[in-house]
Amino acid sequence: MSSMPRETLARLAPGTALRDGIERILNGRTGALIVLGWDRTVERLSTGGFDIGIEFSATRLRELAKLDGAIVVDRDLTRIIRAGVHLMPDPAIETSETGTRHRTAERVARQTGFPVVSVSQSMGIIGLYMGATKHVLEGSAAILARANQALQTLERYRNRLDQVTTALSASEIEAVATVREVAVTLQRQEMVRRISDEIRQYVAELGTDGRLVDLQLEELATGLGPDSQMLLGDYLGADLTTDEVEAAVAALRGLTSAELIDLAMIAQTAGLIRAGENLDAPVQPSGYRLLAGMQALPRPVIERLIARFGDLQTLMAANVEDLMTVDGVGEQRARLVRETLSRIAETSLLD
Ligand code: 3AT
Ligand code: 3AT
Ligand code: MN
Repeated sequence: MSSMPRETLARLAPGTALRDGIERILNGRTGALIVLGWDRTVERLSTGGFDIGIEFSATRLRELAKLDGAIVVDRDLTRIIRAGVHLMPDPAIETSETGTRHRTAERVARQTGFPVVSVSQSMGIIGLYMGATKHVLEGSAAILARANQALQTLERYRNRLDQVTTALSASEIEAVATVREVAVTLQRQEMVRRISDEIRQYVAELGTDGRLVDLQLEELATGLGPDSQMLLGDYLGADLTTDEVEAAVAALRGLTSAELIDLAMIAQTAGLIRAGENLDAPVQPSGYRLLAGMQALPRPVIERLIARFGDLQTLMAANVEDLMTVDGVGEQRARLVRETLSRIAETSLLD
């Protein structure tokens, strides 16, 4: 999948005037080269053509595409600035394309930093160039097919994540959690994050055709609970903003999909163990994740609770009076903490 920025995909998505204009050009079989931005650099590369300076519309774009040369619009797509422009980007800039139109599009994108669209007359393909990234725009039917498959995958991943998260909570409560269980949970969280990200990319590209996918994505993301940062905070230290936690989150995101299958690799990357150490080693959480699951507790209060009790087992041993000695914890919050932890303990005993 391309790493085209979502905002850029959204600007060309179905439902936008730009996409409408491009579809008209495609149907008219004229082809086009459109630069989505105008500045000194674009001006320097431009020769010939006409100053247009009119409000952007799909039909105007289509008419102007009949001229030989490129069309330049402003960066927020409100005006068509010039048309029939001959672009002369630096010929030393590498391009993997063939055909003068597409080679020019790629070079101008690299040289100016603006997105450039090429509509091929001979192949009927819409290409989007941005920096060094190229993306071929497809019809909504093809994208929807992939998006729906990704949604099914997300649903399976989500169920599995819920299972391992519940199992981890039970082990934490019973003080029998292992590095392996934490690593599995991190793995499943990352898998859900990646597939959700992929679906968000489809939603951006689908524009008005992607509403249903977006709704399904939102539904599958509700009640996801504390994320990897919280989980790492639990085992690396309660302060979520430490460099250690941030670096571990970033490192997990950087793993390849092959590495993400390897639990030892995940545990090492997260800083839970060193190379060669045992995955079945016992670990003690500070209780951050379980406390963060209680909506009524603000983060500073959670941090003070952890600072006061140190780890989950000590926290669980505390009674309502003990809990109330923490700043920001009144009787109501103290009871909430006690009852929630007891409920998790009971459910885990029933399993
Ligand atoms: P016609 O009168 O339409 O033949 P034109 O000056 O309008 O010529 P176009 O821009 O339509 O020319 O380009 C026609 C083809 O000429 C497109 C491309 O295959 C070739 N061409 C144009 N400029 C170059 C170039 N700098 N290098 C290689 N091929 C070029
Ligand atoms: P198609 O896939 O045939 O549309 P191509 O890469 O084969 O594209 P051509 O050489 O046939 O491109 O040129 C087609 C048109 O593309 C001609 C002109 O309107 C536009 N074009 C090509 N190079 C430039 C350029 N440097 N600046 C502005 N317009 C250009
Ligand atoms: Mn051609």
